[in-house]
Amino acid sequence: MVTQTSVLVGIIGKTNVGKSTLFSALTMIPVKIENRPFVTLEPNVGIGYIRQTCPHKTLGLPRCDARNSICIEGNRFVPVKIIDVPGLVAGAHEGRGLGNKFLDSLRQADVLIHVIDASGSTDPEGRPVKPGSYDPYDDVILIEREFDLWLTSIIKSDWSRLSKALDALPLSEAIERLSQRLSGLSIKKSHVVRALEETKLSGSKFSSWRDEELQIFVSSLRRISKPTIIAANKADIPEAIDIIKSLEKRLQGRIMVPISAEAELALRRASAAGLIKYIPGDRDYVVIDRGRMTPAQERALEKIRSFMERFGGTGVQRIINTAVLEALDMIVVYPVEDPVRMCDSSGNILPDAILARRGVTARELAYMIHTELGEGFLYAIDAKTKSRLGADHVLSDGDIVKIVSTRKKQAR
Ligand SMILES: Nc1nc2c(ncn2[C@@H]2O[C@H](COP(=O)(O)OP(=O)(O)O)[C@@H](O)[C@H]2O)c(=O)[nH]1
Ligand SMILES: [Mg+2]
Repeated sequence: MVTQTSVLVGIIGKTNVGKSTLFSALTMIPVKIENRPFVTLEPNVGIGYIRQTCPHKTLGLPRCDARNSICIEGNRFVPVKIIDVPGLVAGAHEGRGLGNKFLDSLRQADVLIHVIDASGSTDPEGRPVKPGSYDPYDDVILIEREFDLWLTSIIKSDWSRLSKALDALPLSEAIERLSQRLSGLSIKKSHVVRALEETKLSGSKFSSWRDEELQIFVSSLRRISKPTIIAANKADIPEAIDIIKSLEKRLQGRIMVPISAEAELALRRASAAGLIKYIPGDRDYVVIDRGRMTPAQERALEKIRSFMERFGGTGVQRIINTAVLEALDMIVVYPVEDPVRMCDSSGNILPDAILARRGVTARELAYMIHTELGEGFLYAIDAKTKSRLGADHVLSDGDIVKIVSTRKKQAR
């Protein structure tokens, strides 16, 4: 079995917007849900899934034997790690609320889902208020600013010394050094290069940057290294409709998905209890055991159905798919041993699904599976077309690939 390279998705937002509900829905791990600030005292980490059509279905194969992922009726669910971060408040970078503690838990995140209460029923401090009485636009701006200030404070702590050291190096080595310094924040060399380009700061001496330049650079680095999409939660509350419309106008260029975390959680629970048939991400559900439902349950599910009709589902599967496949720009590829039967050496059909960044080459995939497989790389075979692929061939989403390598026999 090929293990997944772990992608870490961070769920952020102020208190009471529905982060823990979303986390529970995505991971189906019941966590404490209460209408009070700071219930989530320790960051929660769980496993959620990206949904894709399984190639066994596309190819008309009777079945597959998913191993590192799950196949439910022709839908492949590929795991990612999810972290639920306690409510972020203004002033967190200075230690307000739970302060730096939870910002620290975001260091390793690759992409962020910023949950807002799109019904406008949560005030800036996370207290419940009348729906429609608070404009969540401010939260979007505030939280990202908080993140920038925190990141700036980390970089600033040794900037005067570091910047002088960077100036003494040729640019490429300086970039390398700066990336190393930031690697604990899951910031990579390519991110630093792009941020320097975007801010047009690469020509100037690092030590000449004032606070202003440093902040512009950090802000750009944050957007590049931790892309953030917005989950407009509580979209099931009627007041949310107008607020979402108005947010769409003001947040042009940003990715926002209306969701109802509560509806998704109810569906997953009803499905686990055998009351309905619902596969996460479906646009609708089917009642299978009406007899075991209370009238209240039936009414609640009917309400969810009318919401789903309006939005094409609950949006929860869409938000995690969008975060990983769009915002992080990743694809799913399927390595196999036998390109004719599309199976591994034990005969398992399409056992592994691997998340890789878009643009990944055949040789890079080999390295992701096993270093030796990469080192001895000869060529790859596209199992669908049976054509040979060279080392630098760029793979596409849904590709099924056999790697031919000199080192494979030695590895066994
Ligand atoms: N109507 C509605 N309420 C929700 C939704 N998601 C969460 N809530 C409610 O919002 C409150 C706060 O949820 P919680 O997940 O604890 O928020 P957190 O503090 O951000 O983790 C709870 O009362 C939830 O039941 C949703 O999609 N729709
Ligand atoms: Mg919570």
